[in-house]
Parts: sequence; C-alpha cells; structure tokens
Amino acid sequence: MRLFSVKMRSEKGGKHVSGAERIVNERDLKKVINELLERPKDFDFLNIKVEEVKNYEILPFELKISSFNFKSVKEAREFAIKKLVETGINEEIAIKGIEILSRGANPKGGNMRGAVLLDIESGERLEPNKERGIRTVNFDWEDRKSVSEILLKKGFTHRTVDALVLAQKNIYCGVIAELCWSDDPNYITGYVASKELGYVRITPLKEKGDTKGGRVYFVRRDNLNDLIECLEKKVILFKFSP
Ligand code: PML
Repeated sequence: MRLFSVKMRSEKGGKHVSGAERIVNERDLKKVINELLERPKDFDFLNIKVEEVKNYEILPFELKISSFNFKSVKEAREFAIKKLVETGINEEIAIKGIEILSRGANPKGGNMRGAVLLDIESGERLEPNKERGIRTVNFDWEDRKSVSEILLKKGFTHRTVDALVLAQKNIYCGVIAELCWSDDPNYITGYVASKELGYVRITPLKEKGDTKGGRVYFVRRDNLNDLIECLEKKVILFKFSP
C-alpha cells in the first residue's frame, strides 16, 4: 500500500487561519483531501500539498495521559512549572518558557507558527529563525480514525488527538520536555509533556480571550541539527494501544 503525506495551510488577508497534516493510505487520499479542504471556515488562500512517503517508521505511542484542573491561570502555570522541574528542568528556565508563551514568542510581536527551542542549560533560544520557529511535521497516528473515536469518547478533544501524537514525536526525536497552550482564544487547556511525565493536560493555562500561545521545546544544544532534522524530516506513524 502506498502512503502519502497531505499538508494543508490556509490564510485570510495574509494571516494564518488553519493548518493540518495527515499521512494516509492511497485509498483514503481523496477523502482526507476533502476533509482538510472543509476545515477552515473562511479563507482567501488555501494550499494542499500531497507527497508520496517512501521511508517511514511505525512506532508505539508510549505517553501516559493525565488531566488536572485549577481555579486560576496562576495556579495552573505554577503546576506546569512544578511538573517541568520534576522532569529535570531548572525552575528559572521553566519560568522563562511560561513567560515566552505568555508574551508571544515572535520577537516582532505575536505568536510564532513553529516552536521555540529553549536550551535547558543556558535558557538561550536556539531556533535558527526566531520568527518562524521549528515545526514538528511528518507524523500521524497509524490509525487516526479509531484513535480519534477512542479519545473523543473518553472526553478528549480533536486538539488533544493532534497534540498527543505531536508530543510523542517530539519526545522520540529528543525534546526533553514540551510546554504548550493554544493560540485559540477559546481553548484554555494546554499541556506539559516529557518521557517521564507523559502527557499532562492542564486547565486553564491561559485566560479566555487571550490570543497568545504556542510551543516551547526544552532541549539540549548538543546534536541540535539532528534534533531539528528529526522533527522536520523523519516520517513516523504512531500506533496507539488503548
Ligand atoms: C489538550 O486539550 O490536550 C491540549 C491541546 C493543546 C493544543 C494546542 C494547539 O494545537 O493549538
């Protein structure tokens, strides 16, 4: 069976509206292209790129999932810092991660499309392009349909389905820990993920109405090129066992 990567990106007035990626069997290609076409509510530019995938790996999804709710953003962020510290990140650097996302990671203002790479030793930002950041791509669930059914039934959201597999690819590639919350002003659940902690969902990591969000990857600077190569180029499908 031939496998294809399908990447969709849409904009309105030059601003990013939505983007998604799937890795699919040849027989599901048309269906998935149509699904992605219907995803943005409004756009004046939409690009769909389809590429055959020649080399890929299928690996097990290994993160345990937990959820925690707090009364305030302050408490939720303190908990996120505590979890990052538990996984070996220095408190100062963990706080820096929170500050970057709450200010907007793009030095020119606003969010970045990709993630920040934060050196766990020095706290320095290592992404080569500070406006673009690093994008984790070329990954998917081996069987997205059944994983989505299982996770949605358990009360998780479509965003969780996407974020779980992204976090797993990051950890596989060598990211020590990840901190994320959405730039969607209506979505206030975020997460901290690492090999030891698993995927820790935290609500509310921001106030409703706040448009700031994104991802910080806590990394070691040695082998940075290999890490970036893995995040951007290596094709991996993850197999979920409930
Ligand atoms: C969750 O609900 O598990 C958190 C998902 C965060 C998604 C961030 C994003 O993709 O915008």
